[in-house]
Amino acid sequence: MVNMTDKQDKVSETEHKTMADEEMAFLKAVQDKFKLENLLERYTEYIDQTKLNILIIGGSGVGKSSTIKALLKDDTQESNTPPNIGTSHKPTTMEIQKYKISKNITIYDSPGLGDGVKDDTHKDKIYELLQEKDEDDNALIDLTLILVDATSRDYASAFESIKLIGKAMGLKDVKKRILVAMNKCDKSDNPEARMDYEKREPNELLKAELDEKVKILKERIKENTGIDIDPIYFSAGYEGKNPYNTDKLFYYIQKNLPKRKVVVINKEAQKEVYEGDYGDKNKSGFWDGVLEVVKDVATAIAGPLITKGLASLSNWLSNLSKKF
Ligand SMILES: Nc1nc2c(ncn2[C@@H]2O[C@H](COP(=O)(O)OP(=O)(O)OP(=O)(O)O)[C@@H](O)[C@H]2O)c(=O)[nH]1
Ligand SMILES: [Mg+2]
Repeated sequence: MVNMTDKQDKVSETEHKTMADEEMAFLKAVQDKFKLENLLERYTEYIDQTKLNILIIGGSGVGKSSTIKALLKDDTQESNTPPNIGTSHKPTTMEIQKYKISKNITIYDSPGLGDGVKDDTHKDKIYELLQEKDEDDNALIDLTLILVDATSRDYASAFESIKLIGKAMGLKDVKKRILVAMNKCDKSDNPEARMDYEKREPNELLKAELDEKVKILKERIKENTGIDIDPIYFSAGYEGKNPYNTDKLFYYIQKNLPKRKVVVINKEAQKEVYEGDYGDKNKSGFWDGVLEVVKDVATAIAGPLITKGLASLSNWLSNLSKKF
């Protein structure tokens, strides 16, 4: 008997393959058209070298593992993956876990900041990680995703994280590198406020409640940290219930990333991120990224004049993105 999860996995695999196939077909066509020997090979090399590191911070049980799974497929066979959902007990040590999702993508999974005694060392560890540089002397951590629980009103831990990230990365960078998201948006104290899983959206009551919650959260972040952030709400899904708004979450994650990293993250994305209101944006984000990388690689092979010719490819790509 095929259960729902098996079916869903099959669909996502085919779709994923198709997008990757189109990408390869596109690259081959560009290679032939512009007589760029080795374009495909160099493109692949360039992408393989591109690293993406995301730090997820949130209290125990807020849904960090579920969120990783809802967004990204796991390519590796390593024993530390996939992250277990709902199985870990409260951590006695405040360790940052490291998950390799693919050869390019690493997720750092960290407990939230509290005010315990152990918290100072934990804070120091996060601070150090945020200050680490990659080979190009850019911050190693491309993005920090702070998760809060939609049913909680205690945001103190999120404020602490935001302040720490601001301190480590500089205020100028902070807006581009922090995302605050409320998980478990399906839950409410009001029994009438619920997800409509058939329509795949919250009902009117729940939507109004959530809009109000993120508005308050935004105001309180501003009051407590001085930083302007637009939090979003979503559900990573649970016990057979589909995720909701992970397309929007994915959009916000890739929005400020360099294009080559956008390509990398799309290669591991779950199919749900191409559905919903933000689905098309995510698809065209991917093809924009592909074009940008092609331009870079082609310029390296053939010199700057080539970019003029390549500019004509945008239409081709926007048609491609409509195909899916
Ligand atoms: N209702 C609901 N439950 C969720 C959602 N996302 C996750 N859960 C459930 O919340 C529980 C904890 O989820 P995890 O993903 O393990 O949370 P975590 O943050 O990784 O927890 P730790 O690793 O212990 O810190 C699990 O039982 C999940 O199924 C959601 O969107 N809605
Ligand atoms: Mg976990």
